[in-house]
Amino acid sequence: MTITRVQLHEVRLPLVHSFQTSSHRKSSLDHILVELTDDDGRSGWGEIASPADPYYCAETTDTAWLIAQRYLVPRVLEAHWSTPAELESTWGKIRGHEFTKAGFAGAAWDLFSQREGMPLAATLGGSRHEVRAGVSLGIEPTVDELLAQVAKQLSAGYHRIKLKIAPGWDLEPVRAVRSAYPEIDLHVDANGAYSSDEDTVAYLRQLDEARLTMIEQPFTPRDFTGHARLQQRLDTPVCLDESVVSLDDLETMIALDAGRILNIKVSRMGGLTTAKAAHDLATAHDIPVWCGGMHEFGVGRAANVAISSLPGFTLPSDVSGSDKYYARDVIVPPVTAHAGTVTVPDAPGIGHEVDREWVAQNRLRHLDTAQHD
Ligand code: OSB
Ligand code: MG
Repeated sequence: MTITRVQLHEVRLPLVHSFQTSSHRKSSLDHILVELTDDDGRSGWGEIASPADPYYCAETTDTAWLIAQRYLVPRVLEAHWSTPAELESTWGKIRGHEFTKAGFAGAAWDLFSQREGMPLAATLGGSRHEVRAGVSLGIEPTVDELLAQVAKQLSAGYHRIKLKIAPGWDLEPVRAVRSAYPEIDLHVDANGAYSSDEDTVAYLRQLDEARLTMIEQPFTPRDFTGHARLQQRLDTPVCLDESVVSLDDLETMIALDAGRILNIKVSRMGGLTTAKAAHDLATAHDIPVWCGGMHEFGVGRAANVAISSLPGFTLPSDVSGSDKYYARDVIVPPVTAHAGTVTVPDAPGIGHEVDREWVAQNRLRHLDTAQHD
């Protein structure tokens, strides 16, 4: 297969409810849609879901645009490939920039599965027809406002509640939610906001009493030994997110017992190929996985639903319906959840159409490069 045309469409969507993590607050997102057109005139779509600012990861929307334009687009237009992994090997020497690569890999997987006439989920080896979704709730101004959000999402039927925590917003909101809902699947995510000194480890041990399913990424991404020390002292499983951007990182996590659950974020791992390999490796070590989100628009969300259909994704994924985030999405129909469960589409590829007209009218930036330009 060859790619004859590559387009990047940068799109902004406002969030229906602004979102605050330990590092920053956001009320709209700018993601880049990658459209690869093949020699049969078919288009495959992927999404670069990098945050605009370098607080979750080193990439930003602007670095993604630069790396895509300068390094990925020319390689993709020259490649002859038959599987997504072959196309990805053309950018194998480029270090980092996982979110950018993931957008291109996603478009390659969409094209590949359309060619095979198969849904993306089945092409990846998924077998589930429905995936269970959980929600991730940001830091709210007050505990009462948080409790209102929890009530709303539980009544929508979501299967798990994840709370963002940070120093100063941890034991109190966790205790409040746990005492209001003694039985729900509850977990916390610190996005690396804590230091891994002894006092903090002792402090975080108090979270054990809340019977959380996991504590996600308490320490900075490279602090594998800190996470391992915490895991030794906690009953609650530690889950790694930001720390694991490659299979090597996953090997390190397993070797050091630095986490007992893995959040597989397709973008963070450089795309669906590595995400699937991480699923296989984790599953072989009896590590449960779930799919984390980056507030993806529909294209990335559909890929998250597809990967969540693999058998090792035994915990609810961050694949809530689009309407939890956005009043309108870039795909038709949008991803919808019913009673907290998303049906895996059975149409070929990602199984949704991109609303091209809306994208063309609303994009902030557009790059259009054809072969031999
Ligand atoms: O750590 O999972 C995270 C959003 C932005 C940055 C980091 C994270 C998140 C989320 C989003 O939790 C969850 C979702 O997309 O539903
Ligand atoms: Mg996380």
